[in-house]
Amino acid sequence: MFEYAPAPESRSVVDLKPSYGLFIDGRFVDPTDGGSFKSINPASEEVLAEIAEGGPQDVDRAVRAARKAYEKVWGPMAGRDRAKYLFRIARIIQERSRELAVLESLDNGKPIRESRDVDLPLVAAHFFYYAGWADKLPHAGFGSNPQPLGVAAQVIPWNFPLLMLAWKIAPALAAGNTVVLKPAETTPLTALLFAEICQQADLPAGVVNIVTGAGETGRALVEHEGVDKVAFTGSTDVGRAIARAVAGSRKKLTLELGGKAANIVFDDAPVDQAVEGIVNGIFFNQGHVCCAGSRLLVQESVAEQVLESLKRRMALLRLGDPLDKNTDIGAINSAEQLARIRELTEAGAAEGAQQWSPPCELPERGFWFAPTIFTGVTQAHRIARDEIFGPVLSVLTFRTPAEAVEKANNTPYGLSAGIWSDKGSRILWMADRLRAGVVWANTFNKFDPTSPFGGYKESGYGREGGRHGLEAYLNV
Ligand code: TXE
Repeated sequence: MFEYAPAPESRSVVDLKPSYGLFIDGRFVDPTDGGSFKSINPASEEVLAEIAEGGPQDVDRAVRAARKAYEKVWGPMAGRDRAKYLFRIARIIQERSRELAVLESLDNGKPIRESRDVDLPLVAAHFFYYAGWADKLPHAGFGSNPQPLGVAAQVIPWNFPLLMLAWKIAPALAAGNTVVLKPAETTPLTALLFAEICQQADLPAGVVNIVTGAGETGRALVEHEGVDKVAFTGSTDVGRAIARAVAGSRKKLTLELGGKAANIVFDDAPVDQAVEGIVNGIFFNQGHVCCAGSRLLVQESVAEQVLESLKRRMALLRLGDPLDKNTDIGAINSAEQLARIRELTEAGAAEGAQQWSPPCELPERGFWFAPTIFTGVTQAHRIARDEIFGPVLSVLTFRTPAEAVEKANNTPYGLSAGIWSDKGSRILWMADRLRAGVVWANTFNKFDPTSPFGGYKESGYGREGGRHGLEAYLNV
């Protein structure tokens, strides 16, 4: 039986303070009205730290600091000098990556193997990549004199706290903007450590400001009149509210919202490889992934074989202590998210789909959900339509490529899709027809700073990453 036992050596690399202020104008400051909330470890429910709750006056202070830094320092600065700061930040992230990875796993619940080997390398890569752009903007096909937008308000979610910060901050700074970023209320700690890294890099005061708080803080930020650009990653409902709030203003907006990706397995796919891809597609990061392969579409003739093999593989997944290097599945990020997953899986069972999980004892404390698959799912089931954002896979079958396309596209979302097939021509035929911002072939959940990422339909608009991600922070 698994028992939750924190791994003290790993934890000791993190120097947690009992409380954290807001990071405004280069310094940590107290919130104006003194409010605070707790950030907890979802694997143990222990309180990690007390976090300042930013109110409208704090947001105002942060936006003013960002404006001043934009006008006086960062906007006029030569691209090659901005690049030096970004390279310096990237190197410090690499040097402190162990500390950042442990803190990310403590605050978020994700396995240390993922924060160490996936999140942190990608975070550093993003800063390196956009640092390389900063001195090349006038010669990169954006027109002769591309200009930054000004002050960017950035609101991010809890599933990849530091990576989402990197996706937002690196291109914004490279293009010459300054930022006010609000991390998610359940995972503020790595953003605050990033603020310390900005100090360590001697980044000029006000270029990066971090205002912690819940949705109300985010709302005050995106509605602030001093903001020129809003970038949001989170739920489709909040994305809609933000689009309404900025409508008609001068603010430019990019939204990266939910998904319900199809991972499509054809009968000519190598089964073992496809099964690894299915597991990675839905169980990576506990399924808290906007582009997770949460719908498996498997060709009818191989469905039984694929499912048998998938179940055998799932039985080998190790769920438990996120700081244990052997853990595959960590904790669910919050009690609220666990309740959402439970509500949808209960609906799946009530609507007649068959639920299966490998034998798996869940720790008593903390928030946990066993890896789960549902078979006998139809398009009408809620588990086939709604984003579950947990380790839960809905399995559907198809007979022809055309039927696979029809089912894959039958969703209001359009963030990603995966195709498993030995036939190149079939992959290209499918990729042309899938309405998704990213289509992976014989792989899944692969990210790279050079590639644009973003959605079709209700998964949002705008792209992050690559040249497109930079353009979202420029007037060209
Ligand atoms: O998201 P919210 P939640 C989906 C996923 C999940 C569901 C709910 O399906 O189950 O959303 O998650 C801030 N103005 N995704 O409730 O509320 C909030 O403080 C401005 C998919 O956590 O959208 C946080 O910083 N900001 C997604 C951020 O928005 C507001 C990742 C995201 O929180 C705000 C996360 C407001 N009115 C959840 N209200 C993805 N695309 O990856 C809240 N916030």
